[in-house]
Amino acid sequence: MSPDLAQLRAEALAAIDAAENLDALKGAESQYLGKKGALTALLRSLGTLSAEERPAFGKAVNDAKVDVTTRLEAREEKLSGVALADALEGGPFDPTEPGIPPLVGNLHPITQVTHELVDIFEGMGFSQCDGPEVEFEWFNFDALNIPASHPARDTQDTFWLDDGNCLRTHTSPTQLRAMLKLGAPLRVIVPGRCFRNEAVDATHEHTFYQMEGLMVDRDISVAHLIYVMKTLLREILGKDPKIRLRPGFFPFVEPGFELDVHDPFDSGEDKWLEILPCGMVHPEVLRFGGIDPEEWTGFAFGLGLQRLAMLRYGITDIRDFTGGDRRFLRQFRRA
Ligand code: FA5
Repeated sequence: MSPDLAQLRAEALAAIDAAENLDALKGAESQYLGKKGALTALLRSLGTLSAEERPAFGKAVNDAKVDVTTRLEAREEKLSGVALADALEGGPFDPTEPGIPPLVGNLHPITQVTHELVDIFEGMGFSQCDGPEVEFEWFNFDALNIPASHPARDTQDTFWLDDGNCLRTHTSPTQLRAMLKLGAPLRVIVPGRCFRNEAVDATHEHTFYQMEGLMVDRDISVAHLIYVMKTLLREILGKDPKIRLRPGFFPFVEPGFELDVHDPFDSGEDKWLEILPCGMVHPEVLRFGGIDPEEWTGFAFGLGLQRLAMLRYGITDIRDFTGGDRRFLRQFRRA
């Protein structure tokens, strides 16, 4: 290699290495390999050489060109990576910077409340059961002591299906399914989705969640019902609840109650809040469930899960639960 060519090659490689960005690299490329570049000019000058000199010099220039091109490509790859990282990071790439945390989801507040309730009841020996959302009329109404002519059917506007079945209007039909399957004694809870053909407003949804509870054993009385309800509320509220039972009418319990709690979330107001309907299982319902009411008694309750979550978190519109607004849902993220 002639001294001129060797020097030109070294200069070109040094210029490439010194290029700090893609623009500078382009400049170096055109300086040496462009139409009017120094290496290109040397290649062009081959024609002026004698036939003996030409092959060796041509090979030397070509080798130098390959070296420069290879170095150029490597540098371009490196600088492109830096440019991409700069673009992504909005500044020079710092590999020691902590990464961008991934967007982690969280359980829906109703799911969280359900898990909590299931934990509390499992601690009291209840097991969790499930039932179908499309229910037979018999389970949803008749076996719960609500025959077709009964006015109580009107209070639960029902989505009827063409085949005569319905979307369950409450989780109570699972009381019957549990009794028929498990027999007495039993302790079950049934969290699940219910449906009513109701006008939707801030406190009513057409699709909502309840949790049914049923305990059947010997000599079960209202005292057991109160004990279990108070234990539940103590766990949820984190304090000893002041409760009262008012008469409530449901054909499948006798007596039936509305259970109210006094100022459950410490607002300082002297007011009672209706929390859950409950009562002693009607003997007729036990009979439908294949259980002898002379030998066994029981209590049942039906907790509205959205209503409970609304009270607990101060949510004023039930539609927020299904609105899909991530800002609402992300408030329930737990560390
Ligand atoms: C019942 O559904 C009875 N099955 C409860 C029951 C079970 C009583 C066992 C006695 C023994 P009710 O229709 O009141 O009762 O509904 C119970 C709870 O479900 C209500 O307190 C409320 O919290 C919730 N709920 C009822 N309708 C809706 C609705 N449209 N939107 C949201 N929550 C509702």
